[in-house]
Formats: sequence, structure tokens, C-alpha cells
Amino acid sequence: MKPTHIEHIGIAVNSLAEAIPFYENVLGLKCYNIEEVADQRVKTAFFMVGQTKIELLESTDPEGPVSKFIEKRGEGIHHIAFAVENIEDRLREAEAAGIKLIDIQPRRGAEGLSIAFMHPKSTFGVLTELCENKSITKR
Ligand code: CMX
Repeated sequence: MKPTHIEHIGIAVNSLAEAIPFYENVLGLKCYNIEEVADQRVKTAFFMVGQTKIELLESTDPEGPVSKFIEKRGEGIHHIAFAVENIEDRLREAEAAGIKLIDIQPRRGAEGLSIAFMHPKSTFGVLTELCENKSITKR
């Protein structure tokens, strides 16, 4: 697949308001965007570190994936997102390699990226996202 870089690291938190001061006041990063991704039932806050982002995730729905994650595992690293080119082709390669896909086709994620997740049970326990900086209209 040859990802170009780690696009972002997703971190599940109970509260953006409680977590953001750590990143801003202790690490000295600047939160440059807060965005709700309705279909993922999360509110996200972004910080840039080099060419990689930290994406804090607060659930907006007790039945949503981030609420379920925190309930089972507590706050912490939720997923790693790799930047790739031609994401549709990369998904077909993953499928051919026997990886279980959560998203068979890319959809629109935060910041307008095309994103797709692979199932953590296929990726050694780490929820793994592919993303491409290319907008698609369908969410
Ligand atoms: N990382 C590693 N393992 C995870 C996980 C994660 N983020 N989320 C769930 N799991 C594990 C669980 O611990 C559980 O393992 P065990 O069976 O060993 O207990 C197993 O996967 C099944 O978990 P579950 O709680 O029953 O949850 P579901 O199967 O219903 O859903 C998943 C799990 C990964 C398919 C679902 O969370 C999903 O589709 N995630 C992709 C979308 C997403 O996470 N969106 C939020 C962020 C979006 C954004 O960045 O904008």
C-alpha cells in the first residue's frame, strides 16, 4: 500500500472540553478545528504535529462506536489513520489480502477526507483507517 505518512491518530476521550487543555497548555499544540461527524456520532478536535494530526474523539451518542470503545477499554488510542493514494485500489488490495473491511467503499470523514476502516480483528488489534485527501460527495 505504501502509505505516505500517518495522517492522524484518533484518541477517544470522555470530553473534548476536559482533554483539549492538556494538548494546548501542556503539549503546547493549537486546536485548529472542532467538527462534528454526524454519521460517526462523534465530535472531533484536531491538532497538527509535523505532518500528522491528533484527532480527539468525543462521542455524541451512548450507542456510538466511541462510547462503546470507552465503555469496554476506557479512554485512549482508538485508531491510526494512514494516508494513501488511490484509496479505492488500496481497499481492493486489502480485501484481496484477506483483510476484513468495515467500509467496502470510501466515505467522507472529518475535514472532507475520503476514509475507510479495516476491522481491528484483521489488523492485530489496532483499528486501522486509510484516508486520502480527495473529496467525495457521498458521506
Ligand atoms: N480498536 C481495537 N479494538 C476495538 C476497537 C478499536 N477502536 N473498537 C472495538 N474493538 C474490539 C472490541 O474490544 C471487541 O473485542 P472483543 O470481542 O475481543 O471484546 C471487538 O472489537 C468488537 O467490539 P464491539 O464493542 O462489539 O464493537 P462492534 O463490533 O460493534 O464495533 C468496530 C467495532 C471497530 C467494527 C466499530 O467500532 C467500527 O465500525 N468502527 C469504525 C468507525 C469508527 O470507529 N468511528 C469513530 C471515529 C470516526 C472518525 O474518526 O471520524
